[in-house]
Amino acid sequence: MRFIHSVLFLGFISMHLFAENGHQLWLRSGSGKSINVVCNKKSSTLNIAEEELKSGWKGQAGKNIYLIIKRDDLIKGDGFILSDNKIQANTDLGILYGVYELLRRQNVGDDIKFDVCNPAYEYRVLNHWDNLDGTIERGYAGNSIFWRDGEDAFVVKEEDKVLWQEYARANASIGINGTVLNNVNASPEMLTHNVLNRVKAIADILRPYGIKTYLSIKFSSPSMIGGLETSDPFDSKVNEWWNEKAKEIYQLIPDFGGFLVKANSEGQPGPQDYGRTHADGANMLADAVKPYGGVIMWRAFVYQTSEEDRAKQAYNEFMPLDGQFRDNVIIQVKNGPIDFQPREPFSPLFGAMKSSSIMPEIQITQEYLGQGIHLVFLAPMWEEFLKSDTYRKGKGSTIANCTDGSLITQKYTAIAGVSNIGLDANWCGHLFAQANWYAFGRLAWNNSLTSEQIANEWLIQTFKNTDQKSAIFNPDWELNFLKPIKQMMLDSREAAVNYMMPLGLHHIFAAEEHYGPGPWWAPKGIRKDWTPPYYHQADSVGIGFNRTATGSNGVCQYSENVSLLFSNTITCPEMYLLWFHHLSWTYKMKSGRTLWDELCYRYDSGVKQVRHFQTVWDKVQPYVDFQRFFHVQRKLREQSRNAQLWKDACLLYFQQYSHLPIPYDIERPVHELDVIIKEDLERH
Ligand code: GCV
Repeated sequence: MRFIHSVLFLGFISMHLFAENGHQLWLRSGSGKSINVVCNKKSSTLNIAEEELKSGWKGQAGKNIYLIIKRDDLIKGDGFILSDNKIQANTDLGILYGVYELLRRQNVGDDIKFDVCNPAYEYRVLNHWDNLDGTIERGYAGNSIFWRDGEDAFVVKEEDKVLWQEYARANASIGINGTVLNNVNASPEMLTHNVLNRVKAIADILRPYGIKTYLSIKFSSPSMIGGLETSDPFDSKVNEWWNEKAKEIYQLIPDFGGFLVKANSEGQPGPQDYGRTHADGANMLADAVKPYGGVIMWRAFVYQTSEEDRAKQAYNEFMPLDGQFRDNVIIQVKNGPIDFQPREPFSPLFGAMKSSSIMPEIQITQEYLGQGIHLVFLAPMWEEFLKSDTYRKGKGSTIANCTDGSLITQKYTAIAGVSNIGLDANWCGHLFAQANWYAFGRLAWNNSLTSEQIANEWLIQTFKNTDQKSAIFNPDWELNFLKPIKQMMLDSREAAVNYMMPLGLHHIFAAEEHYGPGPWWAPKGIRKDWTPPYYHQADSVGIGFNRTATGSNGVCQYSENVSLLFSNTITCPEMYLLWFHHLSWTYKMKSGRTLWDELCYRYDSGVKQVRHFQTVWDKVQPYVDFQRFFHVQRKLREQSRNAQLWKDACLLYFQQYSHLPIPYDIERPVHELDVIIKEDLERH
């Protein structure tokens, strides 16, 4: 009997130890070692800080740690000073961030010594593209954690609160301090009574963790839900409506962050509908939230007013308005000039607008990078972007410097990431997509971190010591797990670029879901700049979009050095070659190969890389709990099949124009182009 009991007990323990659905993210419980926390103030945020420290402490047992709120000129905003036995900050939130940093260092094994840690950006904001009915635009991890359809849509349940609190904690642990709760393609209903009450309930939970709530608004709300005849920003009744709406919101949520606006973009209404400018629209809203300290994040993702090269349109519309925006307007600019492609050069707006606050918008959800299926660690892409040199003030004018206030003074500094979070147990659909959420927060706090550091931190916190099969029992964990998996993460973005759209190719996706390959996709009646042939321009001569002076002249929007660099095929980085140039199939690449051959090798190497990732992952099975292991293994298998399809589809399609053989040392396509296209057209 006793024996049976022990077996059952052991069975239970191992089930428990190995049941890993990834819900805990990178936040795993501590060692249970005691610690004395001494704090000179009380608040809900400080309580959290104290609790976190007590439960996560991995240092010397019985140690005294002092949490001290005391002004110091070295500390900026919610920054802090860390030392061996003390965290000092100007604000309660600074203390909480200091605690998370201390625990992170303990987990990762980094030194805990005197260090002044200040945030790179003041506003570090997640943008949820969540709809009121619970669906998420470009979401791949289930429905919204904030909104649902049905009779209980506005009931705040206990489980909602638990989830929102977990969400807040995860964000605070990586320094995120703002969240936009709904899609930029906003419903006007967002500003109605029931919805605002739910926003208040969410805000109340997020507040102690230092996270402010924001809403995306529909510009035409005054006429759609306010009973007004117009939403013209020059109409006094419209102004009054927004002022009253702001008042109502701030009465419910005194620390409400402000509004995010997508206007006159992809069919959304905006001030141009009334003959007004983006500045007119943004300023009206800015005036409404100004008395309460709110900001307006006004998106520059626009391309609907002219026939110009889409990549040029945001710059053309916004540059003339520089200097016309109120000081509480921040212009939110996507990292690249088109739309979150696997690789884009930086948007020429960065560093160019001198009298406006500009914030980068990057996409954490993998709309164009394999969605919930592909393992693609995005930090290398963001690092590449942040380190891009705009040359606006000479060499070294990186995007990071131009946007964080260190080179160009801005009233506000901010960065936004389009969230990849949903109701899935592991939050992000793909376990490794959690690393992208993590990376966004870490880079928003410190925009000079390397992808390698971020991957290292995430892997250790997510996988080390999480079950009996891992580090404690495997002294070789670092060699056998950390090293190869980190390398896989670091290579994963380049692999995706290779099998999807190498050498500067862009937007050659199937239809509007942006998942598979579709360089042929061009249904009649659809906007040209939504179709792949507009972007790849393949013909019998060659391939690529000519954005030099002999083409759309997109290069002229960059500063002189950059423009010269991109204009010349010799100096243009090969990764952007076909973004800026239309080149013949036999153009000689730096490798000595023809462009066609190089394209073939790139596609092939992308496939090989993913096949290699499968081996790398299979080898670490002894170090990972079964649930997470099989989850990733299955996803990698699908990614491999997809990569093969991308390669075959693109090479066979482009071969119709190049009329050249696929180099014979490359594995032959295994799909038929006509079948791929037929199936694709049937699906769409
Ligand atoms: C929210 C792309 C996406 C859209 C998205 C849009 C935007 O076009 O495909 O789903 O809309 O960008 O950023 O506004």
